[in-house]
Amino acid sequence: MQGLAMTLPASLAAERDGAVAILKLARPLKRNALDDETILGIETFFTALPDGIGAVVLHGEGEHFSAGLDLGELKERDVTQGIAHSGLWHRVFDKIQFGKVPVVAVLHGAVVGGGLELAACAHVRVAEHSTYYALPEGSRGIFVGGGGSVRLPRLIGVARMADMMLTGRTYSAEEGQAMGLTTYLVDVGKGLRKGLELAARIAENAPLTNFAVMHALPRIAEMDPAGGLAMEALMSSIAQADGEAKARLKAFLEKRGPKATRS
Ligand code: 1HE
Repeated sequence: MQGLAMTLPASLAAERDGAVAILKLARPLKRNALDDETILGIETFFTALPDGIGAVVLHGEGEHFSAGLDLGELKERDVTQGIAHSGLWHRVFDKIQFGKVPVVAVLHGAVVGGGLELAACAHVRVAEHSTYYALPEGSRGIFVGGGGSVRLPRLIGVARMADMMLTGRTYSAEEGQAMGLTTYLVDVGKGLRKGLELAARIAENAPLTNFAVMHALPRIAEMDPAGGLAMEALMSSIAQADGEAKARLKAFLEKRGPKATRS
């Protein structure tokens, strides 16, 4: 592991393992609650990612991934400031979802409120069995503000999200896995290792493939079918024309490339 040359607040820690950058929410005494300084630090991290980084792992220190919005900061805001604050989260979280490289989120313990909104920005999610999901905004008299109403229904559906907010229902790690919120479920203490393994694999992909999965795929999925197919044809021909694709196809045809085997 090496350090990363960037200035982050004490609530975050960053390091590098080869082509993988690791961002840790490091405010365990406050259950990794997300204050403005931390949100701006996340923006700094994703903006300052150096060349040579091909994927990011995001995880949390302590017993919980994140308790969401720092409620201590909330009580001071009026309506106008609230809109600006939500806009700040939207800007920063867009930088995660539509940034330079794919992000693997490793979840454990509470993944609640804004913590779940943050996890929803990642491209791959790994949960340890200790993970649980909640949207306590309902009981606090507020609403999601970090893109949750846009991203979460696409992952779990409007009905489940409404239920979580209206009734305080929580979902377990196993339920989250079954409903597609995560695509990997691992034993307690094994999440980071799994996340690093996945991120290292992602970092080996051709950069244009990762770009297409991050930027083209979710937009195509939202388009009308005819527009989507046209966009897919364009993206696919751009990727194919790249030297990286040609080299990889040649390697396979010369029996040097990896096969698609059962994992
Ligand atoms: C906090 C926060 C927080 C803990 N903001 N300080 N999120 C919530 O409504 C969830 C609120 N938190 C909890 O329900 C619990 O803290 C947990 C289930 C996550 C963890 O419980 P536990 O027993 O391990 O910890 P704790 O004793 O509750 O908290 C430890 C400390 O962290 C304590 O501070 P201390 O100074 O008394 O030690 C807590 O006050 C502090 N803490 N969570 C501030 N969230 C952009 S819109 C997004 C909208 C939302 O995210 S709303 C959901 C907010």
